[in-house]
Order: sequence, then structure tokens, then C-alpha cells
Amino acid sequence: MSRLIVISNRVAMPTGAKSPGGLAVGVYDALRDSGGIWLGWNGETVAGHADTPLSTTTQDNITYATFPLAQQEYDRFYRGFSNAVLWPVFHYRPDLGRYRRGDYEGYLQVNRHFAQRLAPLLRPDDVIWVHDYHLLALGGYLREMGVRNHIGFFLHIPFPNAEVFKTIPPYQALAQAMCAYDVAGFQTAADARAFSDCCVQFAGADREAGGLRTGERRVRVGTYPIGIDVDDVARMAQARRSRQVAALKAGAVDLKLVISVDRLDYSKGLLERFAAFEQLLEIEPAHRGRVSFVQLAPPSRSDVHGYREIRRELDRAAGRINGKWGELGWTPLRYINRAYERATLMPLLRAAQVGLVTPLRDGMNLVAKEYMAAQAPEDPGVLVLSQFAGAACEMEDGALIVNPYDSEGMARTLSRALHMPLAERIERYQQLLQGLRTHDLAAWKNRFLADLRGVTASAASEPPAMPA
Ligand code: ADQ
Repeated sequence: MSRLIVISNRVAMPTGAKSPGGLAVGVYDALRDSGGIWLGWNGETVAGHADTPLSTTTQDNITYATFPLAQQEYDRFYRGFSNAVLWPVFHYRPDLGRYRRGDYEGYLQVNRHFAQRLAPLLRPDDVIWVHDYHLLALGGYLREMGVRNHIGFFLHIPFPNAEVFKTIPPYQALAQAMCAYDVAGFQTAADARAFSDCCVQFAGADREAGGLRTGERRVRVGTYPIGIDVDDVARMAQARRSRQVAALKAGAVDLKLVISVDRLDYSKGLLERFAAFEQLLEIEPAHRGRVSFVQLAPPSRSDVHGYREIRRELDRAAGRINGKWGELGWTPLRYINRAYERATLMPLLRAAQVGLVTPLRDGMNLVAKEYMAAQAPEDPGVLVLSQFAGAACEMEDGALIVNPYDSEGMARTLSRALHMPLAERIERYQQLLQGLRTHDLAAWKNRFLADLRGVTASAASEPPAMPA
């Protein structure tokens, strides 16, 4: 089998987290199967120009090739265009976008830099898999440098519709650059459709069976919903004694838990969720003192515009809710800005009667899947899921689907979840588990790679015109 080359903004080093999450495991398995290279930023920034040589480590047939970013690259490429333009706009929040031409130029420069680092390492039959919104233009630069390998791209976040995409000033150049990939993969059919629409409208592409054509070049456009390793989550969730679960329930054996776990991000809908929980306490006094809502939300990207503000608002809301409703022996809302090891997190998910996953927009949302896989089959909890999470496409029959903009509706659904009879919970759990197994992490990577290896490469044709 030909080697696999994975490129992502960050690389999960083998010496890193003790229990890496879904994506890192999927990529690692794929690389180990065929041998290969994982190339990306090492997470460090250096002063001046980042022309340090690649640093490489090889383990289990995989070479990890990483490099630092110069401070200016970090500011423009990562903090600027990637996280203050692409992230908000792709999550349908152009109002939070902060476009600066210099940041866009920095973004292109770093994409070109990735291509320059990668090209000398390539063998003719290597298959290249590029991940996520930081690297939309990488394929175009590789083609410009004469790389003819199969190159696939997978977007982990949503792809916005054409009217929203158009709010990014260089939208045409971005759509054109993305047509350099042989396979463009998305979490949902709606994302794949939106991408195709943008390429037709803004990059002169024509639709054809299975994807798009621009001149001689073909792009296969597909839907590859990311999944989890169900058995691994279930195994971790069953840890016999969890100190954290015991601490949460301290003294109150009958206390019911509602749990949410997210990076602290405005796209995750935390404020709306807090409001829903408060409404639940208001409309159903019986829950007071009997249900606690646990929100785990480690801060992320605190140096990016928009994140400080949401954090301040959440601090205020959490303080107000606990001040208003709390009692000496009961804290209604446990709002914790910390990341936990997966081995700690999964038993917490299992201990909660309701998993509340209500992003305003999300590519997939793996927590929704992890919550269900972590449940005890004989007494499972209930998933309350936003209609705007990619996961809703697969989980709508088993989960209770809500509109995160309707706090009152969410409160009523929370109540329904807390009162749901055991037989219905089991039926929904079984249905969801079946889906999770069919679309698990291995299926995601196998389907994507089978398509990528199987495409008839059109790389010999003209490369797209990349911005200089
Ligand atoms: P994220 O936006 O990071 O990922 P998500 O899919 O929920 O969102 O994945 C987060 C992962 O981090 C999960 O495995 C979760 O368990 C873990 N995590 C979150 N909060 C944690 C905490 N407090 N402590 C420990 N672990 C925590 C992007 C897209 C998603 C898409 C994924 C994968 O935004 O839509 O599902 O990529 O494609």
C-alpha cells in the first residue's frame, strides 16, 4: 500500500496527551496501517523568521515532522485569518469576523510554507490527506509546485452557504484553491452541497456525477461523518470508581446530573444553554435541589477576538444563576473551566442522566457521540442535541432534537429527558449505538482513504492560479 502523508495544523505527537481524542486516534491508525508522515506546526512560536529545519521523530512506522511558527505567522495565519475570519464565518457568524488583508496574506504564506516543507519529502505514489480550515489553500500550492499525487482534504467544521461564504473578501480565490484537491470531504451532505454551490458560483466549476469539474481537473465531493471508537469510550466510561463522580454527587446520592462538555467557544451555545437550565428551574420547581447542571468548558483561543467577551458573559451568567437559585447544600450550576483526561471525562458522561449538546453550529460534535457510547446499556441517559450540530443528521431518531435559540423549548425538552421512562431510554440508546457503530472512526478514515486512493488523478492538468 502506498504511504499516507497527513498534514494538519497541529500534530498529536506520540509523547503527547496520555489518552488522545478521536481525531488523533483515527489519523494515527491510518498512518500506522500504511506507514507515513504526519506534518504540521509543533505549537511553538519563535521570534523573527521561522526557517528552522523540520524536526522529525519516527515511531511505529510514522514520522512526525513538525516546525514552529514565527510570531508574525502565528498572529496572521492562526490568530488572524484562520480563527478570526474562517472560524466565525464558517460557523455562520460573519458579524464576529475581523478581516485584515495582511492576515490573509500571512495565511497564504503559511500555506505555501507548509507546501515547501512537504514537497521534498514526497514520493511519487504517496497519498496526501490535508485536514481542516487552516489549510484550504495548501493543495493549490502543492499543485503549483508540480506535485501530482492524490491529494484529499477533509473539513472538520461546517462549510457555509454561498451568501455567507461571500462575506470573506477573497472568497473567489479560496474556492478556486480548494478545487486543487482530488477529494473534498465534509461532515454532512449540507456542507458538501454548500461547497459545491460555492465552487460553481465563484470558481467556474461545473457539476458532474460525484463532484465537480474545472477544466481538466475533477474534484470528488463527498460526505464522511466523523465518528468515535465506541468500544474504547465504553471501556473508559466503566471505570469502577471515579473520584470525580463521587465528588460531584457528594452526599446526594439521588442528585440527577445534566452534563455539557465543550471547548469554551461562542459557537457552542453555552449562554443559551445556561438560560434553558434556568428556565427549567423556573417552570418545574420540583427539580430545585434535585438536579445539577455540570458544564465543563476549558478556555480555548483566549487571544482571539470574540473569545474574551463570551467568557466574561458566561462568568456573569454562572454567578447570577448560582446566586439566585443556589442553596447551602445544592449548587445548581457547576461551571468548570478545565480540560480533563478522557479517562476522567468518560465516567462523568456516564454518570449524567442527560447529555446536553446544543451548539449554535458545529461540524459534527464528538461529545454527543461520546456521551451515548459512555452510557450503561441497562440504564442509559438521554441525549438532548441541537439541530445545528452535524451529529443531528445521524442521531435525530434517538436523540431529543432542540433548537438552541429557543431556551424555553430546550427547558421543556430537558424536563422530558429527565422524566423519560427506562424502556424508552433503552430503545433510543440501542438505536443510537447501532448508528455509532456503523459510522465509527474506522469507517470514517477507511471510506475517505478508499475514495482518495481510488480517484483517477487529474493532477497532470493545469494548476489553479494561486495568489502570488
Ligand atoms: P471541536 O470543536 O474541538 O472539534 P468536538 O467534536 O466536540 O469539538 O470535539 C472535542 C473533543 O475534545 C471531544 O473528543 C471531547 O471529548 C474533547 N473535549 C471537549 N471538552 C473537553 C474537556 N473539558 N475536557 C476534556 N476533553 C474535552 C472540531 C469540530 C467538530 C468536530 C471535530 C472532529 O468543531 O464539529 O466534531 O472537530 O471532526
